[in-house]
Amino acid sequence: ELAQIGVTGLAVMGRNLARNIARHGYRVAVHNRSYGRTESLIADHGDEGTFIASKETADFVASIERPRKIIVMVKAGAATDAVIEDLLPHLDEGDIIIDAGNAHFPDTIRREHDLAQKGIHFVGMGVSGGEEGALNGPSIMPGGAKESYTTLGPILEDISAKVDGVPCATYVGPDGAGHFVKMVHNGIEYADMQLIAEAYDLLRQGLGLEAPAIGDIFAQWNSGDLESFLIEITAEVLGHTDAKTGRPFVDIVLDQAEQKGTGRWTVQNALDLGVPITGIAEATFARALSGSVPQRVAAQAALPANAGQWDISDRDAFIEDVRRALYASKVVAYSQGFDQIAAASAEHDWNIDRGAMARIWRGGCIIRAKFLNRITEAYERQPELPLLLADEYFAKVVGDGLESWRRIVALAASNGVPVPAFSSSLSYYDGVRANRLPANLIQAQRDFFGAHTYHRTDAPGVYHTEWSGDRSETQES
Ligand code: NBP
Repeated sequence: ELAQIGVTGLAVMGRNLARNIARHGYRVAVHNRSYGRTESLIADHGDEGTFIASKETADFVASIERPRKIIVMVKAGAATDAVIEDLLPHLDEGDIIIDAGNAHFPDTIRREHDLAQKGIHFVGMGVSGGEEGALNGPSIMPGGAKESYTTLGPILEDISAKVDGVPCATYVGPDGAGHFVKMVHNGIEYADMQLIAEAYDLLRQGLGLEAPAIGDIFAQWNSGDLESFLIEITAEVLGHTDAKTGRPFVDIVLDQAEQKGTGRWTVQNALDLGVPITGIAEATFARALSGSVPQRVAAQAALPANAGQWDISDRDAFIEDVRRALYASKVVAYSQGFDQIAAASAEHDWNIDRGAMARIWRGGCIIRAKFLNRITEAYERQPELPLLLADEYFAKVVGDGLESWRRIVALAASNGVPVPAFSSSLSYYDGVRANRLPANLIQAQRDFFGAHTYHRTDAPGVYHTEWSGDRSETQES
């Protein structure tokens, strides 16, 4: 009997995805460039379901029923193009190639357009949840031609994570939409992690608490509005003791954060679109700052703090302030990420349903969180919601936490604790809600040095002032 679906690329992610599919009762064809990985999958897990292993690409393709569905799970970039080239001569019109790697979405747009010319459907599919998710149920964000989802969708929904019985997989939109949404997911993940790290730092410096005590606070927070995978693992990590030294594990970890690039892609794209995603950008830059060793060494030697001393009389009130500041900043980061999705969706005609994205992020992925239900509800109330932050629910919870948020950012500033994500989120909040911003002055300056023109508040039209002449105003045609 032919396989119902194939997986090529059997490193940790592909292997686990193939096992997940087989465990759900599907016949899975498996293939890898070097046959060793295929053999070891069959040797270690061949009894978990029906695997059809092939050494050669031609045999692999021939072992799958038509229209063929072939998941490619290899290193993103040149490897993906190499695998597509390798598959192509063996494929027929209507076959579907699914790229489940972490491709950059412009590559996905290019591949989809090239393959569409050849009658092959190309599905760029974001998969989140790491090794664990791939095996036990990831969050799945497939893009590409909608018709490919008719045959592919049921399998993806089967193998995805479920929350309240609802699959964490849905069709996202044409060509690069799936990989785009996965990219923004990762950007939001950067912001979430940075915000948690800032909260940890405030509790550490403000209250002088040791890591395990802070872990207990996070564990408590995990039973409220903040309930999420990242808060849960933070509590666990903070409670962990280093076996070598007997000290809290986080205390012996070097404070230089690394990155693989999805945060950078998200920020680069936001700059192209002109969408302020300050939370994600600050989180990405905070990682860069932590790794700027020569600058940090120079600064530590030269720069005074001139900061106040922490003196917190009401410990519980401070903890609650930090919690509320964290939640409010988190809402801002998500609101900004969803703005970016909306802008890209409009730019590329993707027609992405933002509420559905929040729904499929509730399980399986790294940013899975209870509060994503609230986001889905907000977009159900108003599908074209212009600003998530301004939704009635979020406006209320953020408003309720506003005093706490302002206190925390002010305290951090006066005591010399860096909170780039907390403070930039608060500035964004105040900026976006401001009745009048100082952008009037920017426009006047631009007109002064570059004759860039301006609009008036009291009349329509485009104006320029003769700054180097008699300062008379002319209306441009
Ligand atoms: P890797 O990213 O380490 O890639 C290894 C696989 O790529 C192997 O199967 C390897 O074959 C194959 N490969 C390479 Br490298 N060059 C190739 C080529 N020119 N032709 C054919 N095959 C080639 O694997 P991974 O860590 O399992 O990740 C797979 C994908 O999933 C990546 O795109 C990654 O970014 C993504 N990922 C996602 C998550 C997540 O949470 N969603 C986590 C980790 C990874 P070989 O065995 O013959 O060398």
